[in-house]
Amino acid sequence: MRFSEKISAAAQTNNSWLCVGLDPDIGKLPDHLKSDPGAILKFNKAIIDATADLVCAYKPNSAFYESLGRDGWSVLFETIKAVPDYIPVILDFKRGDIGNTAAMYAKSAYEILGVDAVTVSPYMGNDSIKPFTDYADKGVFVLCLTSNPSAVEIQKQLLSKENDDISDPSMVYHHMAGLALKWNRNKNIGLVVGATSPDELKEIRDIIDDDMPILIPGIGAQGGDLEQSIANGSNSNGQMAIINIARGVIYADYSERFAEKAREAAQNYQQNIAKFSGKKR
Ligand code: OMP
Repeated sequence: MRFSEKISAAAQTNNSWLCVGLDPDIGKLPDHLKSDPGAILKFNKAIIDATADLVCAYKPNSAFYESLGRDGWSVLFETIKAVPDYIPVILDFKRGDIGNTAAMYAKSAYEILGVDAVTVSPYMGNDSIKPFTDYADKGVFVLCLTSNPSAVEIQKQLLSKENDDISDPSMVYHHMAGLALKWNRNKNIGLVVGATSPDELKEIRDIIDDDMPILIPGIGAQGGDLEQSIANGSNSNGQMAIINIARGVIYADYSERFAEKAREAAQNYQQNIAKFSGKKR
């Protein structure tokens, strides 16, 4: 099954475009788990069990596993295995490198870890992305306009109009959205656009195909607005705006009731996403 079909099916089954970010930080785990050697995996499994009927996807960010040292890879592997089969896993690792190296990254994500999609950085151009898009059944989320304050330093810079490859208006992120359309020969590319730039999110949605998904981080801890993100980021059917929330769900509570509270937070987001997507339709 292609990634776009898998995420659409999960979104329909769970009536949800919420993607829960699995970014576990040992310092933020509930006290009763902190001293347990298997704490991170137990935490992740409890979050997955508590929220699996409320999401369209999970997104573990590789940094939180790499930073665990030699056990990190196996915790990531077990976390991915704990996600029910019908729910896609998007591995956030923002890779981007020369072709033969990119091919190894793609192999490690898609074949070894077995994830359904990844995030990639487009700075090195299409030959660094193609090894990922060549896996036609897998998804590839290309950074277009990120949620961090310094995104303005590169992604919001104006491009020269002398470059005949670009259309007007021509900020770097417009150009990126146009390139994504061009690179999308296997119809498996999505974009990452932060909720912290709602107007630009609308501009990008207007450039790309209606069925191209946009992964939207930046709601909750980073201050982005949910209703605006859905209004501006979803397609004409109120779909394909994948709302990613990590800290706003997984750290809803620090007591022994953390999973129950994470469920409440996820349910609240899921219901609001459904309400706001319904308004758009
Ligand atoms: P919270 O701010 O805790 O919801 O986490 C956001 C997650 O989305 C983290 O894993 C970030 O690395 C990721 N992210 C952004 O926050 N901003 C971006 O522009 C892109 C991403 C991403 O690619 O997912």
